[in-house]
Formats: sequence, C-alpha cells, structure tokens
Amino acid sequence: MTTSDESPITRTSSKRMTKGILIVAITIAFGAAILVPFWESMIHNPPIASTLKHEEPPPQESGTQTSIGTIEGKAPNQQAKSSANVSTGAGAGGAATTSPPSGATNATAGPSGKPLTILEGSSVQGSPSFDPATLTVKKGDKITVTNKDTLPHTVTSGTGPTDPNSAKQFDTSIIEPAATADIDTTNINPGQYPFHCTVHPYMTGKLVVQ
Ligand SMILES: [Cu+2]
Repeated sequence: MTTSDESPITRTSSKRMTKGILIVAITIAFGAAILVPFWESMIHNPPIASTLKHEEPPPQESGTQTSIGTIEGKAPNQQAKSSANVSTGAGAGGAATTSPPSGATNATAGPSGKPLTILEGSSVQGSPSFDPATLTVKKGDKITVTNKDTLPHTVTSGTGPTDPNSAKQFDTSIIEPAATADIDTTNINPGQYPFHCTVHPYMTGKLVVQ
C-alpha cells in the first residue's frame, strides 16, 4: 500500500508540479503582456499629479490648451466690449446722463410691481413698444419692467437720449431679452415723465406719478 501509494502520489505531484509551473509561467507571461505596456504607458504618462506638469511640454497639447483658453478668454471680452459699446453709445447719446438714476434698480421682478411691458418687435420703428404707453402709478409704487422683445432695451426718463434731463428721474439701464427690471418711484414726485429707450430713441412712453 505504502509503495503503491507513494509512487502515484509522486507522479501526481510531478504532474501537479508541471501544471503549477505552467500556470505560473502562463500567469507571468500574461501578467508581463499586460503590465509591460502598462508600465511603458506609465512612464510616458505618469500619474495625475505629475501628468499635469509632464503634459504641458508637448507642443500639441499645450498649444491646444492655449488656443482654447484664448478663444474662451476672448469671447466674453468681445461680448463685454460690444455690450459696453452699446451702453456707452446709449449713454453718450444722452448728453446729461452722468448723474445716476435716482430710483432704478435691476433687481429681480417681484409679482407685486406695476407691470410695464416692452413688447416684442419694439425695436422696429413704428411698432408699439411700451405697454401701456402711458403708465399711471402712485408715488412709491414699484414698476416692474419686463422685456418681452428679443433685443435689449431700456426704460429711461426723458424725451430721448438728447434730453438734458435724460435718466435723471429713472433709468433701468439695459434690460436683456426676457429679463426684468424694477423702477422705484419712492423718490419721484407726482407728475408726468416721458420716457424712452436709449438704444431705440423712437421707443417712447409716459409715466404718470400721482
Ligand atoms: Cu430699445
């Protein structure tokens, strides 16, 4: 029993040994096949912390990043410039717009304000612009201006940009499409106040404060 037992065990062991060696060799081979490229890529693309520093030198990537950054950086500037030009042009049109508007804020509209709507198509000369064209409020009322047009407009006191008193009573400044602006009439004495849009001086209306 012992002898006949030992030899099969020995044979099995040597077979197992062979299998084991094969398994180890295959595992190493597969491991190497997977790990060697990985390590090579690790060498070329080090971990994240150092990747940032190492990827900057290649001209392609840094060039791409720079141009993207430049484009992204320029676009807002140009937008800012153009909108600045719009408001500058609008402001320059009114000779005496240097004094800040007394009672105008660009706060978000509350539902409580007296509504004044800038109608769609207002920028087209001859079209109805402000609704109502004559707005009557009591002193202290808040006026909520809603721009329903697709272009920016203002609600600015005065008969037009060349009115020396332009914007002296109130001025929403630019109201972007779909945006709203509030006019506070707390500091506006009872009376009648023509208003206009500084961007489109033919857009006119009248505010009556009681
Ligand atoms: Cu306008």
